[in-house]
Amino acid sequence: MSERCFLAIDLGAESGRVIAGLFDGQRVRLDELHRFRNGPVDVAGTRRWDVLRLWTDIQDGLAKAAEKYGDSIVSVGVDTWGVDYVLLSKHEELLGQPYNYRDPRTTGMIEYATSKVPRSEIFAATGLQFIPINSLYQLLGMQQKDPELLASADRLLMMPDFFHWLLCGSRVIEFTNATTSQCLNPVTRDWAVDMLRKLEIPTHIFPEVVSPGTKLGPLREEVARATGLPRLDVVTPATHDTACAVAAVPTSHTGRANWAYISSGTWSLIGVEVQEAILGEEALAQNVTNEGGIDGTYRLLKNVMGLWLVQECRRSFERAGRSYDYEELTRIASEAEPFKALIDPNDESFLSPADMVEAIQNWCRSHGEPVPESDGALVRCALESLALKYRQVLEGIERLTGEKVEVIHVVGGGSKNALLNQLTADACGVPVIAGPTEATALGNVLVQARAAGEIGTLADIRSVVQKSSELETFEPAEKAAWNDAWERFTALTR
Ligand code: LFR
Repeated sequence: MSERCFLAIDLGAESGRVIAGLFDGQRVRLDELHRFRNGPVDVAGTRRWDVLRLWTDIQDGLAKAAEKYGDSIVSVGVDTWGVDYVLLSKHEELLGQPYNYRDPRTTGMIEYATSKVPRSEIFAATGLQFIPINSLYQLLGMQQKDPELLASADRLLMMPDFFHWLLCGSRVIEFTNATTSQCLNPVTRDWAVDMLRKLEIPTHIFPEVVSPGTKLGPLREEVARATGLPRLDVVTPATHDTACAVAAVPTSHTGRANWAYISSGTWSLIGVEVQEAILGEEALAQNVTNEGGIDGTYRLLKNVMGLWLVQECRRSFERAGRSYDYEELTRIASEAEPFKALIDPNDESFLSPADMVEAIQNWCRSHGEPVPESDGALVRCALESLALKYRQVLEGIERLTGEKVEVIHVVGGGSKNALLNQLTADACGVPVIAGPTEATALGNVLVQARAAGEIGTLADIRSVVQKSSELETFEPAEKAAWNDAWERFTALTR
């Protein structure tokens, strides 16, 4: 069979890409056509995304795709990070400059929400972990800060759905990303209307929810003209990047919870895949999340602060005149003394600190830990603490599923970090299989290929990924030192 081309637009917190996925029926290969920068834009004390510049970059990427692959392109689809949304007025005017989830207006909103609707009721209605970034708390922040803006909204679109609207005019929300909002019931697939009403959030703004793989319509005529593409179909992948990444984990154990994944990038999303959402008291107590996946699966997981800690340390070093690339940062960390200082990576003070180095040092000071001073010691502290946090989350999840995790698949850009992979294997005491780094783009492309009738089940998608990727295994070692560190870590994070 000759290769068919599916275009993935994959937007992450640090960069965006337009990627061609070329599928021959057995294997898929990726061709990155255009990469562009992304990042928060600070505007008068608020934190936003520059969505119009992203849109310009996307169109530049599509023009390159038209030139290189033209008529062989079958469809195009967008995935992005979760939780962020865009509001449109009745006349399809973009309302305001969309916010970045690290904007401070969510401060105190979990407490506000749970003072009106009990925590257990919110969890039963949405299955989601309580973290301040969720769309629910962003909407409540907006309701308090700018009620007129919220009142003039006719439609809420999650970030990928907004780009689908720009591409083809659709005004629906795709299921997987909708489940990150904490406004949707992932089991009934309906908006949590009762809860939203109690919180006085307008419910008419939430649109129809569609499944991954839905054909949304042809490219807008003007977009086709501007990019040189034919009026090809816009097809929703799993629009949440983490859903794509987990769909592309190269496991042959689909249907079981004896393997875990870490989708590793700015965030580390760590958990297992389950066939039913887990909504009981213990899940609520552990503050885990049930995000919707493809084919009725759920990702039972927790957000761990992830390589954001390192990215932000890097920015601090740069401000102080010391520039490193990520490989150099990993090298200096591997040369630093092990277990000098430990932190709880999920402490809220690390969510959007003015300066990450200071935030880490302050945390250590206030928790009686030695204060890491050198750049290498700081990065090592972040990486070891992440590995220990992974163990903590997995032990909790094993209690919920009753299944022992026998292997961890690390996918995404962070899987290139060999030091973190080894630390993870050591801390968790199980092998780590690293790769593919491009899991999100692969998942996006293969869900589109499936919508075109070229692949069958989720297990088939994973077998294509297995055949198409080079993987590396890290075996656990160094038990004794890690057991001491684990005791110290559990005492610190109790
Ligand atoms: C990863 C991710 C996570 C989500 C976080 C914020 O890129 O999508 O799954 O919790 O970003 O949206």
